[in-house]
Amino acid sequence: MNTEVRSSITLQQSGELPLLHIRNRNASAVIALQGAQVLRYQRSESKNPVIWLSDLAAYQRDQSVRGGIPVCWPWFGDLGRNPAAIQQHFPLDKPSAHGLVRGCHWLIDSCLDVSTEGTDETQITLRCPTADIGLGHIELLLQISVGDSLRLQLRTTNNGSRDFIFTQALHSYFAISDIHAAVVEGLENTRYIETLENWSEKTQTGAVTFTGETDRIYLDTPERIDIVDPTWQRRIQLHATGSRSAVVWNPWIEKSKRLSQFAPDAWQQMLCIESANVMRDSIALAPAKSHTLDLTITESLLAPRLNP
Ligand code: TA6
Repeated sequence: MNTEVRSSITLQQSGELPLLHIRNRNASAVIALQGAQVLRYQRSESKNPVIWLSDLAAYQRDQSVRGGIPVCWPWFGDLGRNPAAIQQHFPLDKPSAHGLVRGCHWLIDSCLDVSTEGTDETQITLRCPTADIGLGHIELLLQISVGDSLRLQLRTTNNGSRDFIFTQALHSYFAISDIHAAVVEGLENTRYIETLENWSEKTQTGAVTFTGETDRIYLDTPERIDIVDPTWQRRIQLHATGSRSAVVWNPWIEKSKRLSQFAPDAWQQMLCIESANVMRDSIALAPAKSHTLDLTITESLLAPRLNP
């Protein structure tokens, strides 16, 4: 009888936070119930993590852990830069950045071990206590599938009687060998908002490379965006549906100094590509309708470069 343990899910406390530890034959992951935040993901056959987590990560209540994949909902970024309909719905004097659910304790709806011959996938569905943030008529679920790829499906369902308008992002931090060598492919000729130049709109020419602080909101994005890491000889593919905007962010040197839980040189080994619905891509969800932001992250190893 094959007694090999195919997959395991354990609940362990780190600091003030309960974390789900998932391990199967294809991958391992760690998920904080607070914010339904994926903190770690690594394929069994890979020597490098796909998802970046700060060496200074703090596991405290009501504070997002630096790194992983924070869930930004029901707004992305600064509330004041969101559509008026969202701002009117949340008359908060000091609204937090990136919405209201990063500090919530999400509940486990289901855990499923979906193993077929040779491949394992562990599916966890987490439910946001939206009544705690005054949105009890809106259901918010995140299904996380851990296997040879990492898949996140963020589903919003409007059980109310009026349109629900929101913006959102899966704020993914990726581990890279060196930001100076990293290249983002797939955004060529895409319009973007340059937040560092008075939010002016521009067009991307060629692949995205990095020579300084970068904080851009790309619009009308394609479903596939890739990070190419030549030093670690790998490609990280993001395939997103239900998302037509993406944020590309690296804080570089000066902004890093203003970030919590962030070592001074950490900017060199991380890069955010955030699958989103923001700005003119905000969502107006009619009663009884659902919207899913569906992101699959897949690592593939580049063919070794032949010696010139
Ligand atoms: O998505 C990019 C961004 O809006 C940056 O401007 C930076 O603020 C980052 O998010 C991190 O935000 P946080 O609230 O997690 O520190």
